[in-house]
Amino acid sequence: MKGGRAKKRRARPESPPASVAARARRRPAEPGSERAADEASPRTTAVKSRRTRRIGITCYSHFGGSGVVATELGLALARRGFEVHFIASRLPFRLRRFESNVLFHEVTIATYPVFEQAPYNLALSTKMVEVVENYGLEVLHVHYALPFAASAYLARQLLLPRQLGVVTTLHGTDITVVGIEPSYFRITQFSIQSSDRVTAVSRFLKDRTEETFGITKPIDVIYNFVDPEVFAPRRRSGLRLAPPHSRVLMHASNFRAVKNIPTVIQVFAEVRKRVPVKLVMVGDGPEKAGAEHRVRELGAERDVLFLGNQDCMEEILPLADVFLLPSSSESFGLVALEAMSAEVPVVASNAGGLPEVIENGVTGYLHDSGHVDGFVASVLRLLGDERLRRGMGRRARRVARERFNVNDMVDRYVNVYDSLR
Ligand code: GMT
Repeated sequence: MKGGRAKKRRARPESPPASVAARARRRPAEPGSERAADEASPRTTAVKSRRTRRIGITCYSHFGGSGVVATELGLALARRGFEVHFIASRLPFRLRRFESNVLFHEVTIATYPVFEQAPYNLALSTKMVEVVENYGLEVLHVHYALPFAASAYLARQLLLPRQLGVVTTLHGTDITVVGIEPSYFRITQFSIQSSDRVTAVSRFLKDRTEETFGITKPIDVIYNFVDPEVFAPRRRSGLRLAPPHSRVLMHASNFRAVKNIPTVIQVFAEVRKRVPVKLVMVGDGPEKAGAEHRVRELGAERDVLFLGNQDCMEEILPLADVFLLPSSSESFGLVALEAMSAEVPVVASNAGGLPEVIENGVTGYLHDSGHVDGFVASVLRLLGDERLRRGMGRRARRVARERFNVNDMVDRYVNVYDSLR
């Protein structure tokens, strides 16, 4: 590390010349420096991964897939010996296990009457700089482009000539919904293009980012992942959401417009006419009140359970017979993968990245997001044929375990970090 403040700090050993993006390599290493020694020695992944590595992760802490991915990635890295620093507005909700090498740094925002809105992204940049300097971080990995990639860019500029790698993972609506707003388009484009490495959670999202923002930097697709030991088929027979004769249709989301909540209710209403079924709705968001209202209009209150936000999805998802996700846009659909891992077949829309996760007719069924009859037919088919449902569930779990395994995806993220050295 070259920053003056970093040199003065002696309390903890500094890591080897860090986080070095291509731009850093252009500067020759000082003879006798750690970096020169590092560059002279043969580089193998094994050697690199044995070193203590220090990484900062920024994500949204409230309920949502990007925060889940960021947190599970951080925990997995910590188990591999990384020192992981979460830098966020509050403790990420999935950070519920203690690992001694996981630290949390809360971004505090000073308010002042002059501010119309307190500038969180600036407070975040400042906190990033502070943590990088105090702990010798090599890489900042931000999840969700807006505003985190811009905050990381600013932090990196503030830290110059110290070198810091910035990795941005694109998750979905940062590209498809909010990043394309005229108020944010240019800063989103600039901060993606300025990141050292960019990853996207599906091929769909990579293509959409390139098309929409004209990004020329290579974007690696690293799929979201699941731990099949955690999301496993039903274990506790005592836990039920419906009486034995009734089936459970489940939906979980942040209840935003893209989740197509009215279709969930409509599909349930049609299915209910033919088989005894309970609808279990997990999560909260702007569309929830409307959904509750519609359920009351249908007189179906006794058959619908709105659980609100829940922390332990691994206990709830296995209780479903079918999981329903008719989103109008979905870059990946992490919750669908978690359901699959729990051996629950998914009926979903063929939007966005969902066809990369769910194979139509093999691990679930896919329909156009507005095709209510299609969703109804597929749900009825699964609920009416236990052999089909169980077979599909087993295949779904196998795909989750084999194609979306946490260990493989964490390997791929580690390769991204290694490429910055
Ligand atoms: O935009 C959202 O819906 C929130 C966002 C999040 O932070 O949870 O979800 C996106 O990221 C998830 C994790 O990568 C994906 O599984 C979701 O598909 C994606 N949501 C959308 O594309 C709508």
